[in-house]
Amino acid sequence: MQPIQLFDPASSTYTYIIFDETTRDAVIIDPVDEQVERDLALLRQYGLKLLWTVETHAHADHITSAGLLAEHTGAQTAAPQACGIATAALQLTDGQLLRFGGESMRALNTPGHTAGSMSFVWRDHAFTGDALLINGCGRTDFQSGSAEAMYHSLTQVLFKLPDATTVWPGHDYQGRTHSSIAAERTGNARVAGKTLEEFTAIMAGLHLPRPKRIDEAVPANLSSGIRHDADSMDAHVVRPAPGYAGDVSATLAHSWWQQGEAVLVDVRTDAEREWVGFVPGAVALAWKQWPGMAMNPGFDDDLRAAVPADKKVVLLCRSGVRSVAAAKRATELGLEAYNILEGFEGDPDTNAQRGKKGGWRLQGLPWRQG
Ligand SMILES: N[C@@H](CCC(=O)N[C@@H](CS)C(=O)NCC(=O)O)C(=O)O
Ligand SMILES: [Fe+2]
Repeated sequence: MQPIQLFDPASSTYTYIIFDETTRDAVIIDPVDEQVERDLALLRQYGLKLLWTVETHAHADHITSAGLLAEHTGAQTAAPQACGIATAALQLTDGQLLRFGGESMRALNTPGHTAGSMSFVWRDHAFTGDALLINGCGRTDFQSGSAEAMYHSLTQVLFKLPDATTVWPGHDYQGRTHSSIAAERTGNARVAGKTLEEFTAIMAGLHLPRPKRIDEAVPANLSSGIRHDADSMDAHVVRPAPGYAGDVSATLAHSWWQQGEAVLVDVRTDAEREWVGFVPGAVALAWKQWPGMAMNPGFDDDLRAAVPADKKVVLLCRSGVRSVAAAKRATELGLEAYNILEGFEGDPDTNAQRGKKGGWRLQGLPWRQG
């Protein structure tokens, strides 16, 4: 049985539907919001019961219909854990099986296009998202992308799948529909026969234009594409503050960081991170100043080294006090510095009273136990 392949011409995105032929339980991969009516009609036409909507990553070029499909069909949303899509009911990890009827689909970590990107293997089909494309691969120049990680995902993960596996990419910009692992392993122009150095040079030389909808798409995709109401709109606004560029919600800070616009600096102590939890990928740079103490030794130099001149810095502490002090210092050093409101842990009492969830961890953004 073949997957159903659907195409969104505006973003050249492929969406896939696979299902158990007996039970009619179905999975949809990378659905696009503009196509939700088409997809609902197709599910009805085939008599399918949608169990799961699955994302390969938090897309930068279109908005997912995962949230809408979940509302309309009762499907559950699933997304790679490391993508920080807090609204996804199932946070997928490497090797995890997603079951539908008697079928199952396996999640594989294939970072590179984004740090959280995954591919999915069902029978002898691989849905490679924006990791492996036909005669190409996803770009690695924004949203926590990494050419090194991409090279590893292509050569050590995807090219290790059986040769006959059919490759179903997340996009194709030239009308091609599918390929095979053998064809890509031996013929892919960006990676076949290339060393890591050659590959990273190719990726660094692409100079692709920024996706037109990135500013709108990434924040929306971090909440399964459900458009923000007036209240949650708040969460995406910068509140100006004296002495530094402003206060931002954890969600906005996270989306800037994902898009490669900001460096995330965690100013908590090593001990706090050990006890409470790490944010993977954040720069750890403790803010140790208190009244009467000499200027934090090493902080200025370490901060300058961590933040390129063309990027913002977003500062995280436990509750949002030290990060304000650090944001003021960063501003004195000439950086565009923002404090992350309510820090890593937020304030559960205040948040409960306001009926809101604030703080990095309370908003379900990525972190792990020390
Ligand atoms: N031009 C498109 C963006 C195209 C783009 O950047 N696509 C990404 C996938 S989200 C990519 O990895 N492209 C790889 C390539 O073009 O080689 C837009 O404005 O939305
Ligand atoms: Fe993408």
